[in-house]
Amino acid sequence: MSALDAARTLFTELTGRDPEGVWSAPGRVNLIGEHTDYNEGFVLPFAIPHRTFTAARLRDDDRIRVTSTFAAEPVEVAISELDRLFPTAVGAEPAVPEWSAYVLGVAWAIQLAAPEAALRGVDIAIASDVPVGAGLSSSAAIEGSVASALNDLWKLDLDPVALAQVGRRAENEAVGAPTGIMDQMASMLGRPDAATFIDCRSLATESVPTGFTGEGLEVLVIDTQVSHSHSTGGYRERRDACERGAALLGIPSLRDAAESDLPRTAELMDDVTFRRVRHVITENQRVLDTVRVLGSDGPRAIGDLLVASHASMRDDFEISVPELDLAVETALAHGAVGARMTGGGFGGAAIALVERDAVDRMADAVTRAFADAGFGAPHVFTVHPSDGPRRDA
Ligand code: GAF
Repeated sequence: MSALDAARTLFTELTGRDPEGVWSAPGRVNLIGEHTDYNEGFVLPFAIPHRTFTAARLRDDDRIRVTSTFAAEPVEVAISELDRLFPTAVGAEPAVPEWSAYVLGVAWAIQLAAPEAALRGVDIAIASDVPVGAGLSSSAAIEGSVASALNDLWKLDLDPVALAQVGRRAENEAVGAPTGIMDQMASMLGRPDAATFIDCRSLATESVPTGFTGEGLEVLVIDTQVSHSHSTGGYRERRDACERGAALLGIPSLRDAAESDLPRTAELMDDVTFRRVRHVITENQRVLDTVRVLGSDGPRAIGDLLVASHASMRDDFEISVPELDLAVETALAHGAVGARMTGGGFGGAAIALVERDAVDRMADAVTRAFADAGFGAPHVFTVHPSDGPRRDA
């Protein structure tokens, strides 16, 4: 059954009625620009065909009832209770089961963004075909589809950037994950055959044609199946190191530093902090270079930038894992144009830009390399830049 049908069926099981509509939003792959978003820098992600579907209908009271294919039990709260449940204190467990915090967090954040609106209760059922824990932003896809549904049902008329901000607020303050805004923006602003260049300081965006299809290239996703979470540990530490580095440099955020500042940077801080900072400074430059090179020379010319980005994440930011390194090395050894890990790291997926007729060979080679290394089998599939949110029914 498709995820769209699964959401509809689940809705009918929950309520005994048909939904008023079904809305969906995509996951994302980041082409380049990792851990730059919360440093107010640059990113270049694109939305993927995998989507999360929200079937919903207004109720006659003020209760929000949520169910999903990945939950044992529906969760129900009154709209008037949302302010008591959120925000979640830093490091604390969410006041509701974690999966439902993404949904109820969006309901909470969207009513803060539209305080004048008189809101009615709503029933919601969610199903998704975005792989969870793979670094493909399954959480932003939930947030985007729920935000789109509530925006329509509650007649709020918020624009895509405002809805992305709602999603990020839910993720930060309801779920408690200290993430930036890239994933929500990537999901809300997806366009076929284009990546979205985002200035994470101004939130200005530009649609950048990738040219992959015309050039006979495919993006292979190698999901290592090593799962990760951004609510804990390494992600927070990297963020703290970036803030420390910016403070030592005397600038508001690492966005305000350039490669010419690196010699001075090395003198101001310990080696680990310096390498974290160097990753962000050089990665921002690589994003700008990728946008320029895509426009001037096309996608076959961006391979070295992707490879340099991976090396920087592996050696300076230290967020790769052996499975991701092996995926990248194997793809490159078998002729990929470029490859890098994508997303927050500590597990998740790598991407490889490959010739269309080499996709099967490459997937086999990676699967064999994982088996030879004693790693669990990866999940390998292709994606192409796709649409943002939409109403499906
Ligand atoms: C995760 C976060 F959610 C993003 O905000 C971003 O920081 C990314 O990791 C790393 O680039 O996906």
